[in-house]
Amino acid sequence: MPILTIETKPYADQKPGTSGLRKRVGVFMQPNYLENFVQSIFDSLEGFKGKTLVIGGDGRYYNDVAIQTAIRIAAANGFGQVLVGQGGLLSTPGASHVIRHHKAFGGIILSASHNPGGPDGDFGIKYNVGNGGPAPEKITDAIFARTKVIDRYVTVNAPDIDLGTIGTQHCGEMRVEVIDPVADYADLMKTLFDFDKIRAMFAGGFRMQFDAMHAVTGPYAHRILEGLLGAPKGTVINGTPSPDFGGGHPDPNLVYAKDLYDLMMGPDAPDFGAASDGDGDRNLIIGRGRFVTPSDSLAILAANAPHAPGYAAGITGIARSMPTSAAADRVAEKLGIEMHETPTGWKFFGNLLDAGRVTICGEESAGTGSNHVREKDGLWAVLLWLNVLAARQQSVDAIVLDHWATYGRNYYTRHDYDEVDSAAANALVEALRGKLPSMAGTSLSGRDVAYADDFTYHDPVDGSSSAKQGIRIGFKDGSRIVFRLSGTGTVGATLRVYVERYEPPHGQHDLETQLALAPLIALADEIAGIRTRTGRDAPSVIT
Ligand code: VG1
Ligand code: CO
Repeated sequence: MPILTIETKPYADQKPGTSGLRKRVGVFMQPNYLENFVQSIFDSLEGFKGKTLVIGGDGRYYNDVAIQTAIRIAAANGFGQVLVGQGGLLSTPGASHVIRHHKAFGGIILSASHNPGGPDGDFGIKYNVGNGGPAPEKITDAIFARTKVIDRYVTVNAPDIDLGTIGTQHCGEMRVEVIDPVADYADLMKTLFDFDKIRAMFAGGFRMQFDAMHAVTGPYAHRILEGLLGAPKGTVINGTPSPDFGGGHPDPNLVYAKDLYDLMMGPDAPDFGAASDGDGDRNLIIGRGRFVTPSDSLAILAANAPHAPGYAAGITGIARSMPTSAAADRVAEKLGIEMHETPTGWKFFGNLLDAGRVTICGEESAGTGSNHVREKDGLWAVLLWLNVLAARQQSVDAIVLDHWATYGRNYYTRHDYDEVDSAAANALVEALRGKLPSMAGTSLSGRDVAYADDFTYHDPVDGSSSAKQGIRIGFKDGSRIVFRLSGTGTVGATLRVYVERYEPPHGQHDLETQLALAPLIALADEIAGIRTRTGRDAPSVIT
């Protein structure tokens, strides 16, 4: 089949953010917008002729069109085979596992994760490398450089692949294998967790609600929770992926998963509530009457991982993103294992995981995962919690309280100011940067400043550095304020303010979080001038 070379013109705005390129659907639908980016990915890679590429997405609007386009461009560029999830679906952790399991060259994931979908929503695309993880900055920088000068892409004139039918088809010379999106992933989960013990817990009357938020984890949760683990039908709600996520916002936090939260705080709450995001890499964990902050969940899972067979030998180290609370650090300290602080975004964990230096990683944004794949993994976190609950035979609440009594509590919150004017947000950050040198060694609202800097990460494995990863002001009493701008938003700028305070094991652990942090929240506004600079009285989202 002849390869068609199509002339094109560069777009100036194809810089990948925290997790790939994310834009409004309308931006992606511009002529050659997607084609340019896919070709720029391939132009930045070497040695893939005849090799396997994995393609899948979270089922959002435009997923189907984008997949067909990517398959044709992959065929024209000389890939030997594409593995694509049935219906075009693969969760992000599922795709990571398929890449690793089938020793693929890499993969393309079509998702804008927790951002809303539909014709007026967001779309996204990112490239993952052969270890199954998001491409490191070296590659995303090369892709961006290429998008700025691209003048042609190649494709083939072949009919659409039937994504509904599992089995082998062809696109030009290239083989296309439509695979069951869940099977490989479910097999992997069986090797990590004590399915018999969890099944026995469900058989004994344990009740759970899993909200798949009309997103990609629906088929995974149905098969694994209600199928393999025998949870009663109805345990999984909103379990059919829809292109606009049922009109909702597939972000599993206390704002967008409020129904689940209300259920879990109500009189007839089940034992365990959980939710996942658009592409299945985030998790929300709520016990009866007890919400578990993602930073605490990371620490608790790290401390309890050996209850699961896959981690019975113990963990080698923990990594967390910089804005994530220091709760996990205390677990690492007690275990005498390595602890790493990385910039926001899962791509920074890949080297540490590959080098065997850490087993468990996490982010405050409801992302937790381990060395089983190279992405954060929502359902994995849920299954590890279930395994811990089945092994300890205690409630979520009891486990959380016990954790705080042992390690102390890191009160933690994140305040997001969405769709702020970009110029105002940048000016706020610049002004803060200017103030940093004069802050160290001073006292702010009675708290002694231990350090004030703009975080630079030095990767201990490959020696690379990443600067300007967030402004942190740490105090001698263990409390901390962090400011950074989001790298996943599609409109204006999102300012994130992260606040935490440490309360030792015998301290007071039952304060309401916002109340416990009120003085630091006020101080953050004072330092950064959030209200005056953004014109906002209150955050858009508090998590
Ligand atoms: C956000 C989170 C970050 C996460 C990223 C991708 O990035 O803060 O922790 O890794 O989303 O998650 P930002 O730059 O907007 O703060 V997902 O679930 O979109 O793949
Ligand atoms: Co996600």
